Amino acid sequence: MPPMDGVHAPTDPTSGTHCPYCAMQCAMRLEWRDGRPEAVPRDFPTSRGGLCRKGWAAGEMFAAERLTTPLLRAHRGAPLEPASWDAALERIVAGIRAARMAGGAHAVGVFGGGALTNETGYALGKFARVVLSTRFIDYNGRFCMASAAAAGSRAFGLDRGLPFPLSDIAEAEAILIAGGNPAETLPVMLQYLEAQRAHGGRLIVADPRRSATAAMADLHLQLTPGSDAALANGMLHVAVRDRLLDEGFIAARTTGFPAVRRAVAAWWPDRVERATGVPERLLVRATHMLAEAATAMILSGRGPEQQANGVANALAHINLALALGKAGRRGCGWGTLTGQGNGQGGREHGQKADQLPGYRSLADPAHRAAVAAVWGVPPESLPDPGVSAWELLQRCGAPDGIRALLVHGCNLLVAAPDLTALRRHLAGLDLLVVADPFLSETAELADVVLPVAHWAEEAGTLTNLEGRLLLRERQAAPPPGVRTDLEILAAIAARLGRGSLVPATPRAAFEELRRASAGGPADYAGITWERIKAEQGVFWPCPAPDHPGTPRPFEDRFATPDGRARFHVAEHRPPAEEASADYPMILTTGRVLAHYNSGTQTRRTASLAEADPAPFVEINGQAARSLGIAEGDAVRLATRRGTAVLRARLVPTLRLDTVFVPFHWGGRGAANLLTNPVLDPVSRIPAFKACAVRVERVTPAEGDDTA
Ligand SMILES: Nc1nc2c(c(=O)[nH]1)N[C@H]1C(S)=C(S)[C@@H](COP(=O)(O)OP(=O)(O)OC[C@H]3O[C@@H](n4cnc5c(=O)[nH]c(N)nc54)[C@H](O)[C@@H]3O)O[C@H]1N2
Ligand SMILES: Nc1nc2c(c(=O)[nH]1)N[C@H]1C(S)=C(S)[C@@H](COP(=O)(O)OP(=O)(O)OC[C@H]3O[C@@H](n4cnc5c(=O)[nH]c(N)nc54)[C@H](O)[C@@H]3O)O[C@H]1N2
Ligand code: SF4
Ligand SMILES: [Mo]
Repeated sequence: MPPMDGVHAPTDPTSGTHCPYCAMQCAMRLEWRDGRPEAVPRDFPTSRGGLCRKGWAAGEMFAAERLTTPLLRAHRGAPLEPASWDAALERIVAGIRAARMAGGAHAVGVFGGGALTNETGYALGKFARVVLSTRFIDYNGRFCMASAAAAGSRAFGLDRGLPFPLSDIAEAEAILIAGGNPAETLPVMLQYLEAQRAHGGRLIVADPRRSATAAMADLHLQLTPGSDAALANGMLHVAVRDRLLDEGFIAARTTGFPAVRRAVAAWWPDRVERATGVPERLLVRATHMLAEAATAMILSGRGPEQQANGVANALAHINLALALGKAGRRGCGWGTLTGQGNGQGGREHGQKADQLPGYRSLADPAHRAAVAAVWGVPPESLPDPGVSAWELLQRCGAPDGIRALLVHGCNLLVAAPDLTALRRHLAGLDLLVVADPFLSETAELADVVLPVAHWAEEAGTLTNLEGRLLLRERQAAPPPGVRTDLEILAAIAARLGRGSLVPATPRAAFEELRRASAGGPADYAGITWERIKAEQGVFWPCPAPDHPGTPRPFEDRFATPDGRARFHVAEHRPPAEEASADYPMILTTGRVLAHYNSGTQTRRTASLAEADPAPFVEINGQAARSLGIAEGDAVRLATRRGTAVLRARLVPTLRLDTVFVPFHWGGRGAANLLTNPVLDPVSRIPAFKACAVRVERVTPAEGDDTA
């Protein structure tokens, strides 16, 4: 890497930041050696000095090709060309005005992301509601945490991803990880699983693949994609049959068990085996392992959640945890492994279609009044709830739909489902604006591209997977020509005559967020940047400056009105698409260690790009041979949405009927050319984790055009 040009001079040498990537938010600072930034781990209670490969490589991001000037397209079909900020902002404001003239306030849409800090996410939600007055804002968390969030809110009255610090994991005698692969996705968390194992703890993993995490487990339940509710209902059936329930806990701390007990009566083990492929013997062992442990946890990943039945899948696991009395006390609980750096904070303060800051609801008159008072606007001026991410994208370019869309923090053209349909929707817009540090696939399609400061160039707070707020301090000045998201929102608001409504600095945004969240379920009122720094993070809810924060919100009572957790009947539904003659296998998608999400950042990081340079599909070796596919062959995957061409990797770790594609690339090898945009009825999450697929070798005569 060449020396940097000096604009990235280090600032305060005592200041610290956290990794740009996942929800572990490992603590680091940047040290400049020979003019080049290097990530150096710092002590912190969550990461305890750990970094994974991506974290170590974070400094390399400075050498990646950045956007340093706004880009404008003179007209559709014309190339993107450098432009002044003035011209770019003028074009945006003219586009917003034109859209509003044509279709009213709701003709403008906003799309956010869980990589944004609390301050930026909060400001984006406020910007949509009071500057643009549009209903239509949603964010990429809808592709991510929405099912777990809905299930947690329903069952416990509060969506706090993990209702305990990570260090509690070491105290659990047994853990079931349902469709999560932390060995690759939260690698620094492994130290807690290792400590748990060192204390004699047991680990069960439910995953269609023998993932790196499943390979560590005592028991691997290799279920068919989309069958999690059947598996969890089957485990509860066995628990009832074998008298493993915690009747005292059920009576004292829950409601609604009788209906669930009746519903799981029909999930006898051989029916579970047919629905999931998991043999009765393993089902029974897993249930006894969890039930007979004095303490146990169920940790949920995106496997069960990114499904057309995602909420029911999560609720089925929650039912199991509750019925076994493994919740609401030390060393126990159901929790979801939040993914994005600010995946937790990003879902609390108003980027979500139906949400106001502090995890308040836009549909609740008292909540509207509380937030409107802080914002100094009449409650009736706040728009009604909008629609979920995919539904918002479907409205783009539709008659009476959205005409102008502003995107901050999502690479839609890689991350959203059914990319062919998405491209059509976006093409129907009059104005697409993308603010990003890099020229992502989505930015390439935009009418206006705005260069944004990246994670080390802007201060702000994030809320990690434990519900702990942490502070990133600025490590470097942004390159000349680059602005922060907040500065951009403030500049657009000013040109629309509403400049006073957007806090211009992260400090100001946080102070306002504290007040706007006060009294809400995710109450940040007592948290300051100074406290976060002094106390190495503060857990919400924290309603007052002298409140210690809440690492374990459910220890005494759950957050429901009566303090009891709620059981919900969780019906198994097979995936919306099942294998058929034309599409005989099941495709599931996910992640690899070296790349992060849409790959915008990691594909531009030399050492990470080298580790996994191109998209691929994992196929069981035996299944591949029967299809005439050898290691490294180009294969075509076809679903009802489209086709993708990728390299085959033959593995012994997959079920015969399932293939796995990581989604980190765009172009011809993009997993999301294939995925099914069918939505869960409650969370509106797309079914990224299961659809029917045909797998064929690309013959030499057809030419090899893998990405
Ligand atoms: N290296 C890396 N780390 C990341 C990310 C990244 O992109 N790269 N992204 C971050 C983000 S945003 C997120 S949300 C998290 C996601 O973290 P994880 O949930 O751990 O990641 P995934 O790979 O999406 O899915 C986990 C597992 O679900 C399995 N699975 C697929 N279908 C099913 C099913 O039907 N049932 C069950 N039980 N399992 C199934 C897959 O085989 C996979 O091993 O990771 C975060 N950390
Ligand atoms: N098939 C399939 N698809 C999936 C998934 C899957 O498992 N399978 N997982 C889904 C999940 S869980 C997620 S979270 C999404 C993630 O996918 P995306 O939403 O695309 O998330 P990222 O790639 O993390 O970041 C998006 C963009 O934000 C930019 N960015 C980073 N920081 C900032 C910032 O501070 N400001 C601005 N303006 N931009 C910034 C990055 O450069 C990048 O271009 O993908 C979803 N899509
Ligand atoms: S575990 Fe996550 S936060 Fe920690 S270094 Fe790796 S990617 Fe970064
Ligand atoms: Mo995610």
